[in-house]
Amino acid sequence: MVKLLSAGILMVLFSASEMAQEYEEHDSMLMDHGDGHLMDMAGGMVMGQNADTLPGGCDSISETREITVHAGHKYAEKFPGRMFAFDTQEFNFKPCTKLTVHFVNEDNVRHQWMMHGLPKYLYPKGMFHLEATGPSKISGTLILPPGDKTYLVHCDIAQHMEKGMKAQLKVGKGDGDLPSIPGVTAYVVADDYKATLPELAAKAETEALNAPPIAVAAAITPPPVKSVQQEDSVISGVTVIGLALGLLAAPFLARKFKGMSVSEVVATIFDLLRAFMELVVKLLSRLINRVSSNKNKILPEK
Ligand SMILES: [Cu+2]
Repeated sequence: MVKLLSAGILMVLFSASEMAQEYEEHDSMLMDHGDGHLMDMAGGMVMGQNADTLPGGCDSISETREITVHAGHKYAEKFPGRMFAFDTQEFNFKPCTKLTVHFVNEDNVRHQWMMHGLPKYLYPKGMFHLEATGPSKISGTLILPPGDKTYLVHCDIAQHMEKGMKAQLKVGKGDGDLPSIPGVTAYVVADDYKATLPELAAKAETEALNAPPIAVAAAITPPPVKSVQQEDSVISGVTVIGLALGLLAAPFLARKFKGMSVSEVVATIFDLLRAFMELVVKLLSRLINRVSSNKNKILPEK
């Protein structure tokens, strides 16, 4: 019985590890749509496939190379602030290389390995493009042009490049570096991770301890101080109006309250307040009536 159980556990473990490594292979299911465009119904696509036409300026294929590029969230972990990445950020090939790219998408979303700037007479829209809905693998072949040039390789799914899925491919010596290649070139918009929250809090605390007592409150809680000031100004405005009303009403109230007990005074004040509220409500309802009756006049008659 124990043997049977352990055999069962082993089988489960084995199949689980098999499942973990399983990628859908698109290569055998692709349909050729012509012009180097291949695709299948499972989300795999190749565009700009060219395994045999030499680009102008290439007398022959200089080298035949094969690379495997992995794409996924986990490759972005070493780049702070990025979400997606290829496992390689820079590629180098001789001019006129026949290059086969095996693209392995390890995420459960769609990713691309899209190369730009190729000669348009040979590659539609100047692109060579592998696309896979993962986790899956897709392969494509192209022949690189002659000359020293740096080509952009990226994933064109919205925000995937901005979030790190960007690389450069240099043919020959290339012609410079592209910006914002994770780990290779500086970001155009750099994230600042130097000032982390705990450090800021510690800094504020030290400043508070070293500062004189009044400055401490300001250093620790600048936003509340600001809002208190705002409230102050509002209150002072209301207070001024209240004071003015009070001053105007004082002689009248003084006469009215003469000879009353405290409870009578309170009752009178409530009466006055109620009368005032009723007046306000009456005025408001009259105003609303007038507005709505005007509206009725404006509306066309049925
Ligand atoms: Cu992507």
